[in-house]
Amino acid sequence: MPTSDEAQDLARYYWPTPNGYKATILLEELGLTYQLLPINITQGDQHTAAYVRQVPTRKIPALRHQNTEVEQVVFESGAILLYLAEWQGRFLPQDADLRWQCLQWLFWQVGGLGPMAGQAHHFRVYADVKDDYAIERYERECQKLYAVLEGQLQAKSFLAVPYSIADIADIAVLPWVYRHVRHGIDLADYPSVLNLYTELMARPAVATGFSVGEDLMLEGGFNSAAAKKSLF
Ligand SMILES: N[C@@H](CCC(=O)N[C@@H](CS)C(=O)NCC(=O)O)C(=O)O
Repeated sequence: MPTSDEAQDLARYYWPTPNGYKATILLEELGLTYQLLPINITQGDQHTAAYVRQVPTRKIPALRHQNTEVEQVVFESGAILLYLAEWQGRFLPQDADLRWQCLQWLFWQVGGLGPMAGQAHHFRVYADVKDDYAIERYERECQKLYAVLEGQLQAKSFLAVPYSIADIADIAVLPWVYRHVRHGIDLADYPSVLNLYTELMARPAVATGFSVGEDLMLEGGFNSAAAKKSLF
């Protein structure tokens, strides 16, 4: 793991999506300089041989870190958050108990909230054929996941550590809650989630994180025939 005073040649393979936003928000919170390398997933950039050599999963986001000796490529949004947090020694508690609190919520996001909300988006918004069973199934899964989130936040008002010291679990959850309308969630039904969401959205680094590369989406949404061929 490089130390923070080593060369900071950081590049992001990026497209403005919920999984993409996570690392951008953390990079902005950390105040790190990085290069943005757009991977237009609506046009198939994720399938080019050059990209697949570095990122065999054919997904964004990925991070490339050229430090003085090695070039590290990290894919999977959760792994990227962990890499950056460990490298910089911030946003991941040192205390063992808090660290595990944070990691379990991080894994809950990458294994639960993200995939389920993603499927809800697919069947609600992008699928050419409206499948009521699939729509209801993923809407209900999202409702259950938001109820879990609400329960945790009602009990503690934060996921792992008090929000004023936001951690990578908060940063992982936020971009998905940002898309709550798309997965059929009304935040008025989850007041504690709404509170955390409002607090997080007020952070300047979060606002910058969401705005980085926002013009890229103008190049293509997920609803064109070409995008669907590349993505689905
Ligand atoms: N588990 C992965 C999921 C990444 C993912 O699904 N990325 C989407 C955009 S949000 C993607 O690259 N899709 C392109 C494709 O499926 O071809 C992570 O958390 O990084």
